[in-house]
Amino acid sequence: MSPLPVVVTLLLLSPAVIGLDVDPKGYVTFCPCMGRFGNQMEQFLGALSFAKGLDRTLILPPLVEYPSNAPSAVMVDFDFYFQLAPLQKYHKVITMRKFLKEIAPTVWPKRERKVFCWSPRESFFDKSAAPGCHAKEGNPFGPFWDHSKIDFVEDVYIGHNVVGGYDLSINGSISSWHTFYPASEYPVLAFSAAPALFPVKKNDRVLQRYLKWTSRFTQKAKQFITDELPRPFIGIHLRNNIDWDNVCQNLKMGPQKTNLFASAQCIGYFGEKGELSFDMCKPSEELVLQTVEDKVNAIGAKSVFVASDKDHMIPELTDRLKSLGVVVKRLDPDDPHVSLAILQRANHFIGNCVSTFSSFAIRSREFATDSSFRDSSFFGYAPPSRKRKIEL
Ligand code: GFB
Repeated sequence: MSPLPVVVTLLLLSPAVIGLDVDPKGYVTFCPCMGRFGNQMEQFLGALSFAKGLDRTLILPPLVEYPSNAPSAVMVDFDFYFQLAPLQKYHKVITMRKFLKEIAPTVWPKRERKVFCWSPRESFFDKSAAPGCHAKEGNPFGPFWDHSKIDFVEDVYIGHNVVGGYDLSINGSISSWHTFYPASEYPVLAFSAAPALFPVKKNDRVLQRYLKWTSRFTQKAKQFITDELPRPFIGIHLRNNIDWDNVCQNLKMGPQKTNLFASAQCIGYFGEKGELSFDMCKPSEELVLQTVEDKVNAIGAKSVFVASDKDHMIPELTDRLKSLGVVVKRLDPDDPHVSLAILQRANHFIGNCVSTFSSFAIRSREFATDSSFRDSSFFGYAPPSRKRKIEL
């Protein structure tokens, strides 16, 4: 076959010809490689804001799961969890799967796939390898890109080029990204880690309102509430698996102003709303029981829903609340995402200041369309205004 028909065929198959909208402003994608669901969602909101700031389409990465029975990370399509339409109200998004099938063959061919990282680093496994991004080294990095059959031909180090890094609110940041990485030359900015700060920036928390569960989660949550949780009900999150002991360990020495994971949601980003205490990170059994009992009395709750990664304290809570005629329920078998969808619909939610799993629930309530689900509090923490009232 002469080369001409090949060119003609390629042209005919190009996205513009087959009616797909290619974004001339370019694309952004990344590996949500840090932490589990809560951590990934904190950074997702920052990445969404970053893509919006650069006016590039965000390629929605699969989320990274760590099932206990799997030898390495497992990828789950973003749109398995969340609806696309609400996100599209905020900004241009496309799933990784759709992008690779329909846009990448012409816009991001295999020979042009570059990966972006902050600066070169040594390989963890091959000391003779030259410093680089090593974007596919280790778990979940390798499995994440392999899942989408993506390999990179070149590393790009952004560290010294762009003003303000991923924080586009810094003066001159957006223009420096456009100057150094124009879409004409770099149609896809594929980052080895999220182009976002951790935890989520204060101004990006509001983007939570565009994250709406797909019906597979919403329906299960609604059904469980109808069947098992007479209203008003309180939802609580008990983060008490053994990995959490290490997180809270340092707080045994005394309260601190320094933030830990999601604690800015309680003490503020600069400790302006208090100090972080051990009780806020790992509330004692008595603190949990007393806090829940007080809230049950305050709102006249008829039931309590418990989400936990380990000990749901069902016997203890049931015993404590039995004289009030309150039922205490959990999901069995457990499901973290359905749990979050239930917590989102509780009449009141009591969360853990430090946990990003809790912070997901807190944000989804704070920015809920239905204002009756906005009331939340935390174990071991009273906001300054309430504390003052109690002291007076
Ligand atoms: O979501 P996540 O980043 O929150 O990670 P933290 C905790 C994971 O534990 C969740 C499970 O994604 C769930 O898989 N989990 C936590 C739960 N709470 C519940 C629950 O109520 N029900 C169910 N079914 N599962 C941080 C990590 O966790 O913990 C950090 O993200 C680090 O990377 C640290 O590992 C120790 O912020 O709570």
